Amino acid sequence: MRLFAACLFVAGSTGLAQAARVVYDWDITYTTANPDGLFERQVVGVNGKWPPPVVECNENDTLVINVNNKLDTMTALHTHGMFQNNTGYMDGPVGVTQCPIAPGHNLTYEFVIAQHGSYWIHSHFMGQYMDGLRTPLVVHALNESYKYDYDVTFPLQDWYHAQSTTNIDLFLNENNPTGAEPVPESGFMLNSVNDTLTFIPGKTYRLRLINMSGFSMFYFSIDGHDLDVIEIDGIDVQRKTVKSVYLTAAQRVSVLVTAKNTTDVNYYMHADMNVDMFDIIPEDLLVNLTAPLYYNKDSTNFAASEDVGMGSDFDDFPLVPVVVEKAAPFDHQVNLTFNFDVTTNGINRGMFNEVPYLSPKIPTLNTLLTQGNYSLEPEVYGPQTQAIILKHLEMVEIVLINLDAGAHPFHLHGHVFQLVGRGPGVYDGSNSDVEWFLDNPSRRDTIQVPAETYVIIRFRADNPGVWIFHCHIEWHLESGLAATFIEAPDVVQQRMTLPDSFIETCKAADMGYDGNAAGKQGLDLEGAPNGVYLLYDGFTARGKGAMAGCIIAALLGMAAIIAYSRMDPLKEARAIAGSKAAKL
Ligand SMILES: *[C@@H]1O[C@H](CO)[C@@H](O)[C@H](O)[C@H]1NC(C)=O
Ligand SMILES: *[C@@H]1O[C@H](CO)[C@@H](O)[C@H](O)[C@H]1NC(C)=O
Ligand SMILES: *[C@@H]1O[C@H](CO)[C@@H](O)[C@H](O)[C@H]1NC(C)=O
Ligand SMILES: *[C@@H]1O[C@H](CO)[C@@H](O)[C@H](O)[C@H]1NC(C)=O
Ligand SMILES: *[C@@H]1O[C@H](CO)[C@@H](O)[C@H](O)[C@H]1NC(C)=O
Ligand SMILES: *[C@@H]1O[C@H](CO)[C@@H](O)[C@H](O)[C@H]1NC(C)=O
Ligand SMILES: *[C@@H]1O[C@H](CO)[C@@H](O)[C@H](O)[C@H]1NC(C)=O
Ligand SMILES: *[C@@H]1O[C@H](CO)[C@@H](O)[C@H](O)[C@H]1NC(C)=O
Ligand SMILES: *[C@@H]1O[C@H](CO)[C@@H](O)[C@H](O)[C@H]1NC(C)=O
Ligand SMILES: *[C@@H]1O[C@H](CO)[C@@H](O)[C@H](O)[C@H]1NC(C)=O
Ligand SMILES: [Cu+2]
Repeated sequence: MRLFAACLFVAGSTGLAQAARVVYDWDITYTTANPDGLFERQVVGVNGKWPPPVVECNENDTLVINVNNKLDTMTALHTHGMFQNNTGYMDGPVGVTQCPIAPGHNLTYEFVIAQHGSYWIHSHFMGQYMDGLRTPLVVHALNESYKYDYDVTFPLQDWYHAQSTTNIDLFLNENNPTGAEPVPESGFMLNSVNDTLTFIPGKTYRLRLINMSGFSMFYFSIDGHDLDVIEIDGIDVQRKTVKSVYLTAAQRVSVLVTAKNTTDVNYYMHADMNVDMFDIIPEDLLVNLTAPLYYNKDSTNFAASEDVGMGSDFDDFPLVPVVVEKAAPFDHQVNLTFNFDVTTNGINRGMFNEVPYLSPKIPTLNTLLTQGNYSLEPEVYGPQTQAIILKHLEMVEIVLINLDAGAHPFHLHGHVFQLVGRGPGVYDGSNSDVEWFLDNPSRRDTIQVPAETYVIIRFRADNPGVWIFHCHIEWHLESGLAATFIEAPDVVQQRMTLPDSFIETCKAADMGYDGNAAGKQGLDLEGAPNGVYLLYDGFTARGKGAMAGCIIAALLGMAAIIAYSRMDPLKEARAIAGSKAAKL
């Protein structure tokens, strides 16, 4: 009930307010919490408390978060789903747009939010959000598309008992060649296993479902009630009545729920974890979560379960955005095929086009801003940052091909994209069974790609900046399933000046802020993170028709084996960051 009070807002109270500066002062601190009632653990909270406060503002407000890092390790905050027009340095991912904030140091995030809908804020540093540093962000529209009586922020999250760094070390490990992910110990709706909702008869509720999971995907439903979908990832859509919805990690869905007129029966809300991805399902893991929806707290009379769990037929592709945007032909096509495999240093990694992402020595945005015309050359960003240069205002199509036997949720920073196509198997340009959505396609910022299928998405390169594109299963981001879009670098250089505070942040973290991926100038990339490639021994080469690529990669791979033997640059970088943190 604690949360009910904190997160239930009477709709319409915001009205046509003047654009405001909404300021939060956040000390990032350790505290303890036991939200699943199974285990009290150290968590990363805000101002000594967990969960961190829900952040709220109106469209066109300026959001200011003064972060003071009181941890003994680094941190950084990403506000998920924000366009950050002309403030790309405020985006938050470490190694992409900024250096991590060192212990004992401050950084202020400040940006205008000319969007509305349901978002969230989370740490973008090495799995830290799974230690608790994650919270909803609600941006109220000045003119909401739908009317409702109450606005309820409704996070769903999985929960681990071990610290993320411990889990990452177990996951990215030679003793885990199949890449089995750490399985959460539990999960819950709202902010603890005991949270509930109470409906007032006849009222209409907007539930802002926000999946803040690191790994688990959920199916959500309420016995006896329809869900009217009205928003996905900040995009208002035409009302669509469904029985259940699913949300992958990082997705948001707003539903309107009309309360019954009678109070004689209570109901259960269901959030069932998708267990397909779990290599093992621990016996004591409760995968089907329930929480009561009360009409009458004194009654023990509950309606029978109608839960269909993974049998849900929810589909986000046919949803119709309220603001119409037809699909336009693409100018630039990017093929990203992904899978997981053991690499030259013995560790199973995720990768696009057979190359795992490795964080550069200098944040990619700093490279763009300091390397003059070299910013137009993908090489300057490093051999394993998967840099893709986009021209200003071109229409970009990404063909995302999933060779893996699990579903993966992909998130593009700085944009929403159109969901224009999908199909089974591998896309080769001549598939006859592509299902196209070209007339006002659904738009969102995080898309699930089911096992062994492809999806085709498009966006306009109208937001100059550096935007990471990655799997939002936190384990897979850490293992390398990411690419970097370098959008209109020439325009970025004209428009953007890095605030001094970001240079100070690099200095405080004892890291460079000027140079290429190796921290040098121009195309001298010696020392840039490199050398983690696929092993081609006839068993692991899964890519089709890539023989030439195989041979080149094999040569590189052998060189890498010699050069790196059992060393993993990503682990090494983490060790360095860790020891720096320890010294400070
Ligand atoms: C949930 O409620 C039970 C029963 O009142 C209580 O024992 C338990 O500590 C609570 N758990 C949490 C996480 O609040
Ligand atoms: C929000 O700001 C944008 C850009 O300044 C402006 O075009 C728009 O009219 C504003 N919206 C409202 C509702 O004031
Ligand atoms: C961080 O900000 C807090 C609050 O404004 C201030 O007390 C503290 O001195 C600052 N720390 C640093 C390292 O600047
Ligand atoms: C609000 O939006 C509705 C439809 O979306 C429109 O009819 C109405 O004029 C808008 N009101 C204002 C004040 O902009
Ligand atoms: C949240 O996302 C994860 C990962 O995609 C998924 O396994 C889980 O079922 C989702 N949760 C909900 C409530 O949709
Ligand atoms: C509740 O009663 C009103 C007024 O009689 C009616 O219009 C509405 O459909 C009823 N709602 C439900 C969920 O039965
Ligand atoms: C979860 O619920 C679904 C749907 O009712 C059911 O098919 C599944 O067996 C349940 N899983 C467990 C582990 O109880
Ligand atoms: C970058 O290229 C432009 C256009 O070719 C040229 O005008 C400019 O002088 C170059 N700048 C640098 C720093 O080389
Ligand atoms: C992407 O893949 C398709 C189908 O295999 C191919 O036709 C196209 O040329 C590729 N595009 C690029 C830019 O490589
Ligand atoms: C901000 O960027 C988004 C994403 O590309 C774009 O849709 C929007 O038009 C941009 N807004 C402005 C004011 O440039
Ligand atoms: Cu993934």
